[in-house]
Amino acid sequence: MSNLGVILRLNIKKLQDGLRTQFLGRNIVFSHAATSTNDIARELANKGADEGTVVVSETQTSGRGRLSRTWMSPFGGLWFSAILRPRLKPSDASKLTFAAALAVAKTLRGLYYLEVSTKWPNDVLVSGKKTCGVLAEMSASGERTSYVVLGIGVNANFEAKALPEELWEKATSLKTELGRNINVERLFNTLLENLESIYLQSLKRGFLSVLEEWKTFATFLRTQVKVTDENEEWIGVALDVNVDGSLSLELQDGTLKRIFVGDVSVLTE
Ligand code: BT5
Repeated sequence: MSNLGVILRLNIKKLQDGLRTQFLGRNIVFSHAATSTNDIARELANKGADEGTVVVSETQTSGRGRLSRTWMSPFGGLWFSAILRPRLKPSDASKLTFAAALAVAKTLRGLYYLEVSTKWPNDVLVSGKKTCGVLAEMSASGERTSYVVLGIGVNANFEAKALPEELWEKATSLKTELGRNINVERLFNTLLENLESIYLQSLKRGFLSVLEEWKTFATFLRTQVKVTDENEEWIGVALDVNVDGSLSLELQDGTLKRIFVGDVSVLTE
């Protein structure tokens, strides 16, 4: 087993004492090799786990992205999922993706002074390359959200080259960008504190206040982008992200298009 795994495990145990949160991470469920922390968190949430329960794993054997895509989760990364029980309409629950991405962006900038940006809908980039992805999944009954599982993956203490070659152009890690290992415990701790405070802000003051702050990191806005979904592809200027979480694109013929699901790549001339 890698040393990093051992360090992460020990630190996570110690971490709970020093964590300055009200509820997030008060209960931490640790695993060496989960299938997916989102799956474990959903099982726990279905059994009634408290809001704030966090599942952390040193590696994931079936880490997932959106649309069942594979999320590479080697040792050294920070892979975790938080159970939240917000009083939100089910249609609003996915907006917590922006809260999580903002928390990661603020944390990475604050701790490491890196060039951090957010990219619609769920990416956090360092020097223009994906370093973190967020996967929000929810369960609802009728018009009530019973829980949201917020899965966050940060490429921390492994070299970007540990990822498959096809990702090298668009993905990086903190270790590669900083040229050193980071203190994963501190990252986790600070990230949970920021996430809790942004989550509470979003419930108290509304999603718009979170979105406005998220946009301050969104350097892809007002640039030429390509947006793809499973069937189509559009090229245009990314104008704005709306309060419903959709992306407004000005297409090359001047028409406006609202996109609800997709992937953005920034086009460089
Ligand atoms: C995401 O999906 O970016 C969401 C990733 C969420 C991961 C966390 S880890 C804890 C929790 N447990 C889980 O099982 N998931 C969550 P999406 O936007 O669909 O991006 C997926 C795409 O990113 C893949 O198709 C690859 O192209 C790329 N990718 C895969 N692994 C990556 C990595 N480690 N770093 C950067 N890019 C990656």
